[in-house]
Amino acid sequence: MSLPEQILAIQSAALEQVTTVGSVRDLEDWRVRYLGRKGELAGAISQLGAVSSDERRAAGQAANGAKAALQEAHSAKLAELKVSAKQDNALDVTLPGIAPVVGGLHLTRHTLYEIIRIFTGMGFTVFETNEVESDEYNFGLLNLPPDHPARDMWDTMYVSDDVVLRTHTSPGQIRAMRQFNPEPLRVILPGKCHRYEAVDASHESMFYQVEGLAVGEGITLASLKGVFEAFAQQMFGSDRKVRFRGSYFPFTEPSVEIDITCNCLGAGCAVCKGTGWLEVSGGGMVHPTVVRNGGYDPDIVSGFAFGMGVERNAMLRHGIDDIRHFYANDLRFLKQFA
Ligand code: FA5
Repeated sequence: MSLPEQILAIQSAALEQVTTVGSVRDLEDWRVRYLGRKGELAGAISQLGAVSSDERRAAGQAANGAKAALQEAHSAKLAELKVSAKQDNALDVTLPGIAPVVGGLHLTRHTLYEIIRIFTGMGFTVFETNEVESDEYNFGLLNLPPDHPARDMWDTMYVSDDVVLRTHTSPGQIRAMRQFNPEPLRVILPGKCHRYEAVDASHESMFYQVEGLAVGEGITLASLKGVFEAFAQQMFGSDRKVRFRGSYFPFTEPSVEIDITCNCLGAGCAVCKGTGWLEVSGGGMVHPTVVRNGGYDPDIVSGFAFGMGVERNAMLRHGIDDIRHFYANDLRFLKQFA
């Protein structure tokens, strides 16, 4: 094939190929391939010196023609691509907008804030303590020395021989008392707890508690009842009543389970299993040994304490029947409360 024929072949291949180009990026590749300094047309032109003068003249004319044709094709294609890109991005103000995804509070956090709001309204302050605790604070100082049989009430995850993931927020009682003594105190201790427990509809291995603690002169079980009644009425409804049932915790004496009247107001329903009452918390009068471990004199001051589950409160409030929904990260569940 003579050089002019080669140039015409390059030209027609290029013009055929440019019709298939669909993006500015591909067009640039096309330009480099045919019109670039090391492109096919430049390669053909570099052979001009090696051919006879007649062929060189014809080849020169062909090269000029090819270059002009390719440049024109390039400009036309570029303009065409710009027009279609503009159409793709065209703003249609009549289309409905896309709502941004807005995050929300997790149900546990929401419930926790509500509990905190109610207790701070009654003069309690928030006191946060360690999630990873020493065995001594989680048990020993709470009147549960090593080998005490009641340690079995808490299935414990040990980090080492004497360090645990706290099984309840009660160790915060000692930390708060040691910080505040000899002043009277009224605190709530919210926090994450861990138990090595079989997970079921009402038990998670990680859950939140809120501990309450008041220490001072003249504090009685009736103070706990009054505080709890005020809490229940704000949290669940103004017609709620509170009752205590005798119970056992090594760090309180006497110890109670605290029930409030159910949503059915005593008529009996599936949530309260027909009893009319819902259990919301453990509690009692702080054991004199624990008061002493906190740095107070139990002959002068007394205290009440309680500890309740945050998820359980949320379940009672919203009629949720399974605690496993809380941390399954199913947005269809969580979004109902966000
Ligand atoms: C305690 O943990 C005591 N520290 C409470 C206490 C504090 C008593 C101060 C006296 C004075 P208990 O193990 O019952 O008690 O747990 C208290 C609450 O935490 C329960 O009523 C429940 O609401 C919640 N809870 C306990 N275990 C779980 C669990 N596995 N999953 C979800 N919530 C739980």
